[in-house]
Amino acid sequence: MARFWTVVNEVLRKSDIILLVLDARNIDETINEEIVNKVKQPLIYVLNKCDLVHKSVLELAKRRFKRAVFVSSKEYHGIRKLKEMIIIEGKRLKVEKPLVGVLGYPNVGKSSVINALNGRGSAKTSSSSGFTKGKQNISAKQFMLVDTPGVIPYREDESIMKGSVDFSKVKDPEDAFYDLLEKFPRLLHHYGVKDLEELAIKRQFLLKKGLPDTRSAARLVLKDWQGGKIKC
Ligand SMILES: Nc1nc2c(ncn2[C@@H]2O[C@H](COP(=O)(O)OP(=O)(O)OP(=O)(O)O)[C@@H](O)[C@H]2O)c(=O)[nH]1
Ligand SMILES: [Mg+2]
Repeated sequence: MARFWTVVNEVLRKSDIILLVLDARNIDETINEEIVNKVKQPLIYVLNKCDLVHKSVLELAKRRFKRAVFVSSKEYHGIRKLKEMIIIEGKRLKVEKPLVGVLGYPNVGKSSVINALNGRGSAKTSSSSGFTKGKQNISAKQFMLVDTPGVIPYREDESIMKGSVDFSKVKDPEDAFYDLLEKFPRLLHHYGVKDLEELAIKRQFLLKKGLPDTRSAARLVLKDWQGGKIKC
């Protein structure tokens, strides 16, 4: 776990500007106060995956953050605005090509935001949480971006919502599913089913005696959640 902080501390030391990427579906769970408290340079909140939330969520969040931008790195929404904000901060700092550190929990879309910003697929992305393992510098025209592994605070339990565990490794997928369902009651609307049993049958996840394999159904939901496929 400490290796995350080694990277973060280095990025915090060297960057001119910090982007803190949040999952717009899940702002409270993906805002890392430990990072917020450590940032001394201009901080831009990037509320990514905004294609997956209703406009009213965005309106509420707008009032909460001073310097924030809503982005969908999938649909390129808000990317131009984010670029402009970075360039303005760079000018304010009088730095010609500012170094922009991109931080946030695993799976919030840090690498995807970087790709959208520089227009190339330079940063590898994945639906698997914890995918980026090391720091990587990526050049955009007017600034330099630093991709980082997702940061999980100390004492963080396995949490799908915080991306601190990958869907393929979660020990009890059904438990994790019900945690997610509690926060997002419309989770199964995506599949047009009412419960995990129905989903298992629909997808032909069956155990030996033809019983629905709800464990696999739960894992599918977690995978789709982390892969940015489920709206809320
Ligand atoms: N719908 C939607 N999905 C997105 C968006 N941005 C990223 N994703 C998906 O979210 C998943 C994680 O994206 P990454 O860019 O790899 O996230 P990351 O923060 O770099 O993850 P780690 O490297 O594991 O910390 C991928 O399956 C992406 O396709 C977005 O704006 N909208
Ligand atoms: Mg990444």
